[in-house]
Amino acid sequence: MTVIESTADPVAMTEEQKFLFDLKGWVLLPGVLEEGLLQQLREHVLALRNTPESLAEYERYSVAGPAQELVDHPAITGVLRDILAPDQGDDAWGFRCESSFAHVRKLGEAGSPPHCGPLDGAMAYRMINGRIWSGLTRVVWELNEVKKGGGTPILSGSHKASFPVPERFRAFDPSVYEEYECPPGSVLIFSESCWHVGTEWKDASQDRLAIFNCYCSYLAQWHKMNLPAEVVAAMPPKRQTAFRAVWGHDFHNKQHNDFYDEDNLAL
Ligand SMILES: O=C(O)CCC(=O)C(=O)O
Repeated sequence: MTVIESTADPVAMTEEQKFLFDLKGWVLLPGVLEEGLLQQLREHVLALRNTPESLAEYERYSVAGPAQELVDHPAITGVLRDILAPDQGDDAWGFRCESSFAHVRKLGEAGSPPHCGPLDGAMAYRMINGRIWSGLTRVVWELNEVKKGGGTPILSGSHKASFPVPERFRAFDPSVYEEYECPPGSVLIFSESCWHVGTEWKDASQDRLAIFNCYCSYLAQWHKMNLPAEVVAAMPPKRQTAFRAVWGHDFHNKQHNDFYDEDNLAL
């Protein structure tokens, strides 16, 4: 089993990105993946779809094989620190990855119809003491170019709308859902509290190849991931902490939740 390390340091979120994330509920970081990794990711996503038996069982996941590098890729960890939770000491992330899937979207195929995640409760988007809290955050890695209208357009600002979203905008309307375009290897980070939609793919020259990861803080959970421990065992120690169980402090053992082991694997 080869453990794959990321080498670069996290890229800190800029003030401009914080402003845009709070305003719109999303940011797009164009072309952040290196070509070598990008090619391996495309092959992995295609193998997951077409020939899963060619992969070892513990690699048949969109957080496994080369895709494990995306879990804490330096392009996103600086952002997740600012919109979810800071690191817990030197060796543990403050965020957890708690859902992941890959898509090969072909001409004429669409993803999810318009919907949004939590609008109230622990995971609803809010600002607390000048910090963004994007309780449930989706990170979409676009492995091929996305042209306007493809991808996952977002109803910008709907993560903190004061009025209910009118019925008319609960269907895709390009005049209000903000579309994006980006080169291969870009990443879209958005609050699941925004309305968003997986539009019909209209690019005949290539499929949409994308990996969708979802993050919470180490203190909250929305999705039940059911990830086998063998998948996490193939990761370096700090990356493993992105799959730890959800709790803050254990008084009995005088232990803060800043570690991963097989007994501390999320549900
Ligand atoms: O299929 C898509 O592009 C959108 C996926 C989605 O709805 C989500 O990430 O919550």
